[in-house]
Amino acid sequence: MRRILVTGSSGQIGSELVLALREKYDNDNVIASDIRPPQFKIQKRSGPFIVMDVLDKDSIPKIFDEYEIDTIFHLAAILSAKGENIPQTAWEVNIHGLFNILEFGRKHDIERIIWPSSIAAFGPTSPRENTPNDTILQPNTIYGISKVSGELLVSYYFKKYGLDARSMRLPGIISSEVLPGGGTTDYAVEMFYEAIKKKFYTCFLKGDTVLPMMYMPDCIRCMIDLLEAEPSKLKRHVYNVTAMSFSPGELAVEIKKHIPDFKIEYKPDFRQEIADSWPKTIDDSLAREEWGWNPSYDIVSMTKDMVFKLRKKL
Ligand code: AKB
Repeated sequence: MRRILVTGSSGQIGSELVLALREKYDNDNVIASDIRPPQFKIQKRSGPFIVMDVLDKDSIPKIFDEYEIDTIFHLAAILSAKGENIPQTAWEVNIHGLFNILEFGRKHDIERIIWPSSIAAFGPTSPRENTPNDTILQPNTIYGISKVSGELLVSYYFKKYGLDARSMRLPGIISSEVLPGGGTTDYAVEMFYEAIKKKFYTCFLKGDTVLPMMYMPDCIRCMIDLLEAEPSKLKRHVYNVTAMSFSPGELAVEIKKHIPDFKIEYKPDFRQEIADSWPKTIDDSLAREEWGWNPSYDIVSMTKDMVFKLRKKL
């Protein structure tokens, strides 16, 4: 049975990942950690939570001594839009945080580390349609630059120290439980909340801005499947993954099928430039071939489930 540490456990992905991991590996074997308290009461009650700052490299070994962890999901990060407002802090958290975790992993023989990269690793010079796994990576956001550097670091730690760190380039993640924060793809989740609460949404991207997306249940499965993939099957450390691609206009049409009087307006801000530098569609065939990645949700089934869950919640 694995003993897993999750950093950034109070964020959008961490909040749901911790619960899924506890179901699979038992409550006491999954240690949630963040600088913020858990947003889910059920997460707090179901297993250990510790306050930990990934920049405080002395606190990480103490956790090892207490919990004897062998696996880490390192999720603590500052996302693309917030990163542009505080680039120095974004670099510090995203790169020094990852570096501290990799160093800790190397020194304590951690068996496996999962660290999400992002479609933000691509930039304006990458192909925008069906973007391949191995292509030009010249992002122009600090978040993207930290993701490319992180991908290189992860591969370096494997080559130099044999540390088994694995990564997937996540697209925008849509979820109904905990709000995302500071991302460019956050508009999609916001649109659902506003459609249900006010039947009106002002979108910060243009209506025809197509971006790759994934629904949370697929994201959780993606992370756990990559964790458990046989090392002999993997020919690389970083994989493209995607589930669907759509624009705000297309999502609004889909939401209107459930909320007919929903209305949307578009007021693009600085996040438009970030979105314009990212791929529209992603080629994730290597993840499918090497470790069986296969998402379940498309825009139709995801929208239906989101509207159902948010109507219940709100
Ligand atoms: C963001 O929008 O910054 C993130 C991402 C695509 O990595 N959701």
